[in-house]
Amino acid sequence: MMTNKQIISKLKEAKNIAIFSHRAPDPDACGSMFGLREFCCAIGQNNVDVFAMKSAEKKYLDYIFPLDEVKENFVASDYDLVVLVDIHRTDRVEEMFKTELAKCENVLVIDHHIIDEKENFTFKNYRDEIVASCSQMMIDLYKAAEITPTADAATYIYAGLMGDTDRFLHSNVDKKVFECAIYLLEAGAKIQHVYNYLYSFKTHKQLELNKFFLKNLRFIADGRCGFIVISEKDKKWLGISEDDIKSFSNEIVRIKDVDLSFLCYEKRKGTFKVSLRSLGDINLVNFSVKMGGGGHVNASGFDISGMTAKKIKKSIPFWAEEILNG
Ligand SMILES: [Mn+2]
Repeated sequence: MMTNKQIISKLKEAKNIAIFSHRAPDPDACGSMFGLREFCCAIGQNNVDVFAMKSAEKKYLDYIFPLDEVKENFVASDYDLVVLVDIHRTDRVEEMFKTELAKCENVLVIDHHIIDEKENFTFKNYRDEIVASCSQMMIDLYKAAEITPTADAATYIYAGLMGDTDRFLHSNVDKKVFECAIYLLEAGAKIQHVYNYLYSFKTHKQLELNKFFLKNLRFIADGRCGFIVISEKDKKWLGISEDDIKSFSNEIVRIKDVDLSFLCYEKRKGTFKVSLRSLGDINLVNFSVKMGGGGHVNASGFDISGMTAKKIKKSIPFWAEEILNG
């Protein structure tokens, strides 16, 4: 594993840096990508690009991160260093980047997911730490370089920190998280701005979704597992986006006595995103990896195709059993 100092030297040596994270980037993915980009600029790098898929409509994340600056056309030969953040497997990047990424030899990985398959791990340059967010690992770079983040950088990193701890609600919150929050606050992070866009602005559509959500939530396994399935059709008549749905990701396991949840929605005809949450020592990693996805012990997900809402509803009790007995 590389030290922060070694990572900084590597970033300094590079001529052109390309930064990637997982597909459908969440606040922590964005906070890590843009936090790192700002750090690279702070150490004198001018040619640093963030790669992600642009979305047609403006989403809440666009108000926090400069997502209009991301690039989509990645050519491996244009970059001598690729950095993967909040991810350590290239199969979780956006489909459109995979072919070119496979050609890159100089890849650096910075992730807060435990790299537990190190035998098959092909990248020799990496840093993995069990911390609440990948974004906060950017603070360690700033500290090692003795540079204070700009207010913008601090805001990006703060948003990542809030995303992966769900504003200090998750069990991954520890002393370090609060120390990071103080550090970012002192660097000028626009905390209220982050909260406004991450949590406070409920649209009318979201309220409609709220009604739908409460009406369609189901419980199995003696009430231990809650789930909801949202079809393409539901999405259409409710007029909601995936972001609207994702705002419910953490809600089901907050219900008393529920310690496992499935939030499933149809991304496109026949393909569902299954987002899982659990509490305590109910480990979701093995199941999600087996299903072709990944994530953390208590939060993970995968995509599954060739499905209908009906089929998903039928599968969930079996999935729940496998996870709860695993
Ligand atoms: Mn993360």
